[in-house]
Amino acid sequence: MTRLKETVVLVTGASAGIGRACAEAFAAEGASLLLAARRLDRLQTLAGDLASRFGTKTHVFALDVRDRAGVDAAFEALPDPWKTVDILVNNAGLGRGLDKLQEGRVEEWEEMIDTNVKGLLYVTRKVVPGMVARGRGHVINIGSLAGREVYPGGNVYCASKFAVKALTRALKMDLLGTPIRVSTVDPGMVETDFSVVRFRGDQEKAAKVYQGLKALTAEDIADAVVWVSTRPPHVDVTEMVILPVAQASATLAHRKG
Ligand code: NDP
Ligand code: 8X3
Repeated sequence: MTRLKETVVLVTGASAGIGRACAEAFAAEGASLLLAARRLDRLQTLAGDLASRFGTKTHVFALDVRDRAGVDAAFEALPDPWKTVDILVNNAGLGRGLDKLQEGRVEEWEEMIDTNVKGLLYVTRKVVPGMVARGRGHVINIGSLAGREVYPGGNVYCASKFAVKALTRALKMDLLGTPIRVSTVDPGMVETDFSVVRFRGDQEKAAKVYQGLKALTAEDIADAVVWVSTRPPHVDVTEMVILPVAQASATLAHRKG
């Protein structure tokens, strides 16, 4: 399908997981892609793959969303045809640890808040004024079930995703009167590198998160993101929660075996 031909989509955190799957799903719809993450080599490989599979036009750039000056410089340096972002997918994010707050690591709190909240703000601030000026655009944040329910040890990660929900609702209000759409897509358990990152590289511990149940895939979320972005222009799917069938809440999952 080519529903998104002539559409420029920026995906942050496109080097893995949900962001990467979004890049593929938007490429399959004929979109042109701006792909950003810290691991530039992965983005380059992905761009080559999408060019050969879908003929996708892609511009990749290294971006650490926590680095405000770096975000400013990266956007200033974009070649002209890539300055007009139509769809922004604010996906870059992470959880670190599941420690009790009173035992938490302050540097990990900062990493989560700087990435999930401040990074999302920095990128949004660079992109949205152009959308308003052109009268066209859609901001899609990847929130989380963790932005709707707190769970033990989720403290700062949950707070960061509650902030994403608040910012989604706030941006929706601030853009009222413009044609710009604002959405949050909030998944429950998705099997990606998320838990490997959360448990600081402990693969065994990460695998246990998804043991005995069929978790969502990154592609499931990408499918929803593309769906949200392809509704008629007057329709704004503001909030979407997606859980595996085997998950009923942040703390309630049904596991076999
Ligand atoms: P992955 O770890 O697989 O991917 C995370 C992506 O974010 C990577 O591409 C990484 O790229 C990028 N990223 C992390 N930090 C930065 C940074 N400072 N600057 C730029 N990019 C960064 O995890 P997921 O795909 O699962 O996570 C994507 C989003 O989905 C996150 O916001 C997460 O909170 C959310 N989410 C995940 C769920 C899950 O169960 N997996 C459920 C609900 C929400 P690189 O390292 O190359 O910079
Ligand atoms: C990531 C999923 O359940 O660990 O947002 O909060 S969860």
